Amino acid sequence: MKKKIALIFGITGQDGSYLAELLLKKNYIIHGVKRRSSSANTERIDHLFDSVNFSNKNFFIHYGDISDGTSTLNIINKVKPDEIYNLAAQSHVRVSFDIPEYTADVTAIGALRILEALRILRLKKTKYYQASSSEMYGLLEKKKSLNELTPFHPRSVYGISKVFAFHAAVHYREAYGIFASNGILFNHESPRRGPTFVTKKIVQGLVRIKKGLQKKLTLGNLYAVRDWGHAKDYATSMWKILQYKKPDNWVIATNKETTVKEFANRVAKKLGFKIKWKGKGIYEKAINLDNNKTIIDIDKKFLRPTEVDFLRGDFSKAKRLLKWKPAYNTDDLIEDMISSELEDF
Ligand code: NAP
Ligand code: F7E
Repeated sequence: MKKKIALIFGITGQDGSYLAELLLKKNYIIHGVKRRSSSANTERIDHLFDSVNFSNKNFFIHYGDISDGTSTLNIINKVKPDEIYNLAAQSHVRVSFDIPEYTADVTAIGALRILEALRILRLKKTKYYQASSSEMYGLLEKKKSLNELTPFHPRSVYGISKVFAFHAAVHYREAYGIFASNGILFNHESPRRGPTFVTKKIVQGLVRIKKGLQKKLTLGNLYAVRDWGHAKDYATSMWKILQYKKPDNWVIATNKETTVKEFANRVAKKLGFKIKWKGKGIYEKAINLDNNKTIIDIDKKFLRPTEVDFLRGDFSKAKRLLKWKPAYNTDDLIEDMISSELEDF
């Protein structure tokens, strides 16, 4: 049987690396798009070239950038993939307050460039996956599990850009018959998470404190609530979304909520720290009871002009129709992140 061809934009990122692993196991030929960088940016996928289990004859990397429409179209034309996964984005919410125009160009218009290439090239059989995000929900009227019908009220240019890309996928589906699906993924983490996202920052920081390499960890809003899953589970959902009989929008989540503070408490406990919180607002801090020193404090530079206070996702549609459910719970996720961090020492 002819092998399926997948083209992954964002292959060097957390999700791109797990998705590439999964699709290689499923016997796909993978083409990935990587940006030119002055330093190495293939750390998360280097093992796929060397592994004895995977042959690199099924894995190709192209230089490209979704801010460049011509090269994006050329790569798609050359590869003529069965499936395109658009995981490329300026994906950091806080950073989108600093570089809003750039974020919109990559995260919103970048998605449009890929869809336009599909339209222009008349690649009607190519399926398109858009990495949509729970950040699109933003401000909520009341705290509840969010589903595919919940309205969007984004709170950052990142969220706004994802809403644009979401609707672009729906529009190209309706206007041109392109198989374009949205995975509305809630926060997902892993040992490969970028170091400035809060889960990785907490795990890395507390492990470094344990090893005597860092004095304290400084965070922002401790009371934001997130629904944290494992990126490995979420990569499986992306594939399932494109195998479904028709294009659609899908919430992928765990339906469990945790505050940033609870996440930090659980990591600290697993590492054997005994901590006590005191103070309020930006003066709140955690004391390490073994030495009476501050182990976690707050700096307002990590607060956002507008915050998404609460996110919890109802993935019952994906469970029912895609037969997808998460294998990892938050504790399994924390275990995996801590053990991988400790391996680095
Ligand atoms: P990530 O680790 O930040 O990866 C983003 C990827 O996009 C990287 O490969 C990055 O390349 C690439 N990229 C950035 N700008 C690009 C450009 N102009 N042209 C081509 N590639 C570009 O993000 P992730 O956590 O894997 O997330 C994957 C996607 O899902 C993103 O679109 C993100 O916004 C979205 N999402 C993530 C979550 C989550 O919780 N992780 C939840 C919902 C949605 P470099 O390696 O060179 O930087
Ligand atoms: O923040 C709070 C922060 O940056 C989570 C991206 O993958 O998920 C991610 O976006 C929460 C926020 O992720 C710090 O204010 C406290 O409330 O880890 P984060 P995010 O903003 O939720 C969505 C679904 C995506 O689509 C995005 O691509 O934690 N927080 N203190 C902090 N956040 C950070 N980064 N650093 C802190 O020190």
